[in-house]
Amino acid sequence: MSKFLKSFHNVNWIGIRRISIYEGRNGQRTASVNPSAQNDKKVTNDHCEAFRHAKIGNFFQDQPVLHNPYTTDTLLKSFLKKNIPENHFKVIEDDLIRFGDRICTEIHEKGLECERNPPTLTQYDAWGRRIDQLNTCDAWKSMKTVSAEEGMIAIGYERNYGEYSRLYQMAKLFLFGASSGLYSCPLAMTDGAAKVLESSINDVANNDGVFGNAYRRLTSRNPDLFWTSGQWMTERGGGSDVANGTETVACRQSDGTFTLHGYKWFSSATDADIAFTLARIIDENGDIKQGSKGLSLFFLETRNPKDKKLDSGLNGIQMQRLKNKLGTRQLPTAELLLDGTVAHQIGDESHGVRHISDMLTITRIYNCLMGISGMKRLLQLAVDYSCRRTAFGSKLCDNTLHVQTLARIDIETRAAFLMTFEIIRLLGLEEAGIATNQDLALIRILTPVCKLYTAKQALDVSTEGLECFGGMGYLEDSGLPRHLRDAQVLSIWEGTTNILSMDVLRAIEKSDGKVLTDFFSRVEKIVNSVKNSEKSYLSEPIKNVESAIKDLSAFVLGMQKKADQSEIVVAARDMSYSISKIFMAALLLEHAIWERSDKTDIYAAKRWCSQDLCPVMTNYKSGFYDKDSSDVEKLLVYASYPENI
Ligand code: UCC
Repeated sequence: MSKFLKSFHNVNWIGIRRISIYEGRNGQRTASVNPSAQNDKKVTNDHCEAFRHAKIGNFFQDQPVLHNPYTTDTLLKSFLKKNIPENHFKVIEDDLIRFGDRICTEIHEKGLECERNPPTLTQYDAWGRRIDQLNTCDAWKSMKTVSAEEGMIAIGYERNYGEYSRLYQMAKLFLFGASSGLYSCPLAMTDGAAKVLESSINDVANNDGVFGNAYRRLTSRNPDLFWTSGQWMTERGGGSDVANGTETVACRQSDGTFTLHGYKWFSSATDADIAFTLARIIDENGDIKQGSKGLSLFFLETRNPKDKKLDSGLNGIQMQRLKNKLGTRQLPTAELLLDGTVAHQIGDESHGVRHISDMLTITRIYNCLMGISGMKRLLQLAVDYSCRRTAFGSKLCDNTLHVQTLARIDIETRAAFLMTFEIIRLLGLEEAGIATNQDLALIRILTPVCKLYTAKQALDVSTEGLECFGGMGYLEDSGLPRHLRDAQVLSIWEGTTNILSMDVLRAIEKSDGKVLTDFFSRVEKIVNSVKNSEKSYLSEPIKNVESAIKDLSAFVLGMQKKADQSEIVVAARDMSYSISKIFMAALLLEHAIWERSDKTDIYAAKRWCSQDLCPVMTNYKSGFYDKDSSDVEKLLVYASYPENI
């Protein structure tokens, strides 16, 4: 038996003091503490006094404590310091420290309260009137006030910090997200709505119509004025296939407005003040156009106090029921019947999908942000817990295998953080009007890539993170399981993994490959700068990234030459994974050579780069995308449905 295995054999595996009671010949009872230990002590009845609490036990595990999420986040601090000039950084950091304290002392508990008190719907009053009253808890309502006061949306649109405004805003949202009781969801749509208004309406901030009013409210810091927005895209016919699944129609009115008639199947944060939705305009012949090109974008206010048709005061909207969901239970998600909802068309007719894409870009970035916010929060709690929890005679923080697990979670979180914040940095450049064409191309391709990949990471990290608490991670009243439940939606809403993989292909095709060329050239530039820094300890990781870049470009070139494009569709998901893994590798390396980096940054980069960074080539070489493989996969999946093979 090896030395290790021998010592393993001697461990008191239960990890608690075992007490055996022995009965002597004269009836005297003695207790033996840790009978397996060498120096067994025999104790008498008197000694048992020390164990008189044995029935319920007198040990209570310390619970993990949330410390200021900004001051305890070395990566966030260093990233902001690296990317924001000193004069802005100082002001921004002061606000983030203050806000971090507010999260610990006030907001976090309210977030948990939102989970404990999910929304309910009262459809009728006692007398049978349809009232559709959505009941949300005080904590949920207070998140709206907090959001306005803290400028959660405002910071991004005031642009007081120029191209750094988005970094500031999103850093704040990153801290807020995991404690917001899912208020991050309405904020995502609110931000997306402000973006649509800003890009579709000329000088919207000074517009004196409905659009200007809405824009000023969405971006207000005044809780009494602040509005949130919904994004009602999903109908029964399809959450992904919006082009064919949308049945809602829009009837033109003589005053230029429209009334909407249709059924919205998943409407998140239904307590919103306004919403954006898609519908097909009925033309003068009473016809509608099918497909994507028949869809126009509409803006509506959810309440219409002037309309006396409904006792609810809603704008031609009936809430049919609230959805019964796996997670995001804090969030009111409803099925809505729109019947005569007054709405305003926005953007060009029949280009609704293109116009709502502005909103999708923002909500997808929020999705990434909320993924990393959840990952980071669970990690922070797990790290704190490891410094409190004792097992096998020592703290978890002294258990190398446990620390390795936490380090792996940390590296995933870092990689996801750097990719998400790189997109946010580029978004800031775009909005300040100083983005290059390459920056714009990168936003286009990296947004779906980052969304699809970070969603999966968030799920993996949540699973692993809960395990770090042992059984406590499985108990609802610990407040921990919600992390996993809420992470599950990240890969579903705002486009599933496969839909986003197809969006990546769409972006490549629509730009004639430019988005990919720009991606390669940005990554190569980063890798070259890392090379030029002449850090010999990074030579191996650099080699791995270079080889992955070579593989990915060889794969793309190979695919371009094929007449049959079916293989690229089957490879789309792995290609997106490869793009994210390579980009994260480059960003981790870039961060590792920064003048203030330390050995943890270097280790994280090395560790990340040691994996297969280009799974699409690995699988391609194995023939997993060719027709034979696809045929076998169909056989494998549908063995019991022969009629579908
Ligand atoms: O609403 C939902 C829940 C809300 C909760 C919000 C939470 C926020 C997260 C917060 C975190 C806590 S979930 C609903 C989400 N639904 C989706 O994500 C839809 C998924 N499906 C797609 O993404 C599809 O790919 C579609 C709908 C975009 C595809 O539609 P089409 O009609 O087939 O697309 P086309 O015909 O290819 O594109 C139509 C136009 C084209 O431009 P033009 O008209 O100039 O030719 C495209 O280039 O739209 C343009 N386009 C885009 N542009 C399409 N996608 C994009 C894009 N991603 N970016 C820019």
